Amino acid sequence: MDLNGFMADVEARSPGEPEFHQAVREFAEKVLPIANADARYADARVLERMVEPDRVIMFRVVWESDAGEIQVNRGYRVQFNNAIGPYKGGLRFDPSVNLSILKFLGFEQTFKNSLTTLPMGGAKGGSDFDPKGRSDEEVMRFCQSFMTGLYRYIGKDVDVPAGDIGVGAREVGYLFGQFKRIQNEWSGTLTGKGVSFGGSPLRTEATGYGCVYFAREILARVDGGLEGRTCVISGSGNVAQYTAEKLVELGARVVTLSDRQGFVHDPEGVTLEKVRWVEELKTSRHGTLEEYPRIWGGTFHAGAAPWSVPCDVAFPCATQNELDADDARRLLANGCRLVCEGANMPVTYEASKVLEAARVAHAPGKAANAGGVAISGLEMSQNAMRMSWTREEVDQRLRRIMRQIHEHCVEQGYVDDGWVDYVRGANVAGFLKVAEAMLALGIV
Ligand code: NDP
Ligand code: 2IT
Repeated sequence: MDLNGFMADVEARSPGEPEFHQAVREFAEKVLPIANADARYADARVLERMVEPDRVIMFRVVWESDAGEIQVNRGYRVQFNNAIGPYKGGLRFDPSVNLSILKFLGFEQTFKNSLTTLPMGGAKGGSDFDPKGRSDEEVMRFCQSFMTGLYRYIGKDVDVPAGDIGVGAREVGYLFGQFKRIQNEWSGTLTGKGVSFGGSPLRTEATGYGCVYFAREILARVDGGLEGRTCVISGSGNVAQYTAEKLVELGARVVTLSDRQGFVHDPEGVTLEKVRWVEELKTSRHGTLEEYPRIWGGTFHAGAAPWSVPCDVAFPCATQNELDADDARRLLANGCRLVCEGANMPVTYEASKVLEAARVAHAPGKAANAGGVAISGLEMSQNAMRMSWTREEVDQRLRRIMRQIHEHCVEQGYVDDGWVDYVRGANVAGFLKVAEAMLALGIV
């Protein structure tokens, strides 16, 4: 089976899904040599089965705005693969949400979850609902209606949703409240819950912290630590905030953050106090970073991304395809030595080829941002045991998991002493675990 033939089939079966095609191509390119070399995989058509979701659920979500107007949105859950554990993955509320985006996210989630070493399958869901500018009451009514459409398809041993873009602690609280009300059941069916009602310590911080731990492992292998490194971050939501916080704690210099309006350049460096302010701005006031320079100095660049700012390490932490080939060339020209993905598929296919050709370390999201879902997995364990671990215990487990993911990536992605292909490492390691489970489970 060759890549072009395989991709032609995938594209013909799922027309008009460019993000899904991109995610499958990036994966298949690295994995096909392994899948072709082992007759067990080829004969059982493991790769062809992996790119077909187990099922896709779509439903109407109707709710009433504060003004009394009836609103119609669409809800989705893509249950991609449950070979190694119950379906697991976040929910995204954003006007851009469509089937292509959720299929790419569910597909990648399957391999990310397998890399964590915890027993979780892959899924993703969400809605084209835009929480921006909506009151708390509107968000609550939307979440309740969304859950009324979703509840029959999920459960602690079936499918466990969590947050993603536009879905944070507030939304998970409303979703969990409605699930509990309808099912008359308190169970760990959602993760990312508040710590007061069964959430795990450190789940909020886990994706960002884990991403920084992963970057630290990479740098430790080649040329020292994070201390003193200049870091450029995109986004200013959950992942970006805690990536920035951990970097500052470890002595790195964070000089940018961004949102949909543009990016802020703070040459003096973001401090913990500034990160707290950004957190409050984004989670309580739902404001924009345009306010930042008035209070903290630096400059705001409307409508632009931060990749032209010179750095040692770039952390794209906003959304898919936010860093293109020109951006990658700019980063390289300015001496960037590592691109570490906090977001899912933030680097375009062409940009990832630019990084590969330059043999620059490129940590793909399915490895680098796996800390979030890993702590979701630990939240499921704690809920099942009816107990909770301390912040320190969870942090230790997070560090260990990120270190193990790094080891597996090096094992499968080692090229020579000068370069590890982390994209290959993560994809091949993820593939092998899911493929072995699928073979063992027979033709299903
Ligand atoms: P949030 O909603 O908390 O934050 C998203 C941030 O990205 C915001 O600053 C937002 O800007 C910005 N953003 C979103 N869309 C765009 C866009 N089209 N153009 C420019 N900026 C944009 O989401 P998260 O931080 O949770 O998620 C960020 C990324 O990390 C996503 O790719 C997600 O899939 C991934 N991820 C999240 C995990 C988690 O645990 N939350 C785990 C693993 C990966 P604004 O502030 O203006 O809205
Ligand atoms: O992309 C992701 O890994 C997430 N949004 C987190 C999923 C989860 O179940 O915690």
